[in-house]
Amino acid sequence: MRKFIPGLLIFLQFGTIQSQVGINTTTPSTASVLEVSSSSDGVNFGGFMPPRVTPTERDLIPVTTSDEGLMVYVVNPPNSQMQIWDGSAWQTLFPQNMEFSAIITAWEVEGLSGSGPTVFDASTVNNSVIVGGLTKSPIINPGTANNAWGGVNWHFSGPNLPQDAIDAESYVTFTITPRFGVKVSLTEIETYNIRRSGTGPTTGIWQYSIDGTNFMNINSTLSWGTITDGTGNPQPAIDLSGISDLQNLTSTTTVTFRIVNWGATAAGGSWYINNVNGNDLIIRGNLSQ
Ligand SMILES: [Ca+2]
Repeated sequence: MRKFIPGLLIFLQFGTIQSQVGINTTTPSTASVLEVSSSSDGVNFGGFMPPRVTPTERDLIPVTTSDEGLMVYVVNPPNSQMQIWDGSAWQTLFPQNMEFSAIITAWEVEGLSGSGPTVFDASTVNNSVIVGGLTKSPIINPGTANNAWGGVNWHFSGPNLPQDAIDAESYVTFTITPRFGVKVSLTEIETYNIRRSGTGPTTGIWQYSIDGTNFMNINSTLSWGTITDGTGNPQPAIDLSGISDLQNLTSTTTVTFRIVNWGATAAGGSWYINNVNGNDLIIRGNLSQ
């Protein structure tokens, strides 16, 4: 039995064993129960529109374990996603395995003694990346602070700052390399806290490199603050999402971050990434395949 409704261009075919429904086609595939054709006349074309919901509306769908396979398009710009219910959670189909604002890597300085090791491995590393630990340049000597990472012997001053401080290797570094098959877009360095002594470096700048040689400034120079006890100086978050070099990174690129410091007034002046509640240096980003 066949029904053809010209106005809706819906074609129904019911067989004794199986049935097919065609939309815009009178010959739906026998392998399908529903075939949606883009065009009925080869002139006018359209697409298939899945149910579109906001995240709030999606959560109002009364899904149970037996609803495995249910699909919706979640409208949530710029993070809209095609999602499927797997019986216990909504999983993203597109962008494929996208994860937004994930913690890419993080360091926890609580528990460090004597200003921490020269190379301080990250406390948290996302499975999508390889991270080279926070590293003090050779000129930086250990400090005495506990629950903090950094040291003493920072560059004093110069007529061509920060280049003089860079030439003197008055910096700390770390690296992030995406694993094969993953795209990483770095989005933010979360708020952090800098502790310095009265003769420690007053000023610094964040930089990045995607070739390990040529570094670009991230924002302008930062004043580390005047608080010299363990309370430290809160620093604002740094937005990385507008830096095109740091978006859609693949395994062929290692990003090197560098904090360059200067303005110390004594060799014993200290500078540390300071302990706060929770992780003390956090890099966030978006992940996809
Ligand atoms: Ca902490």
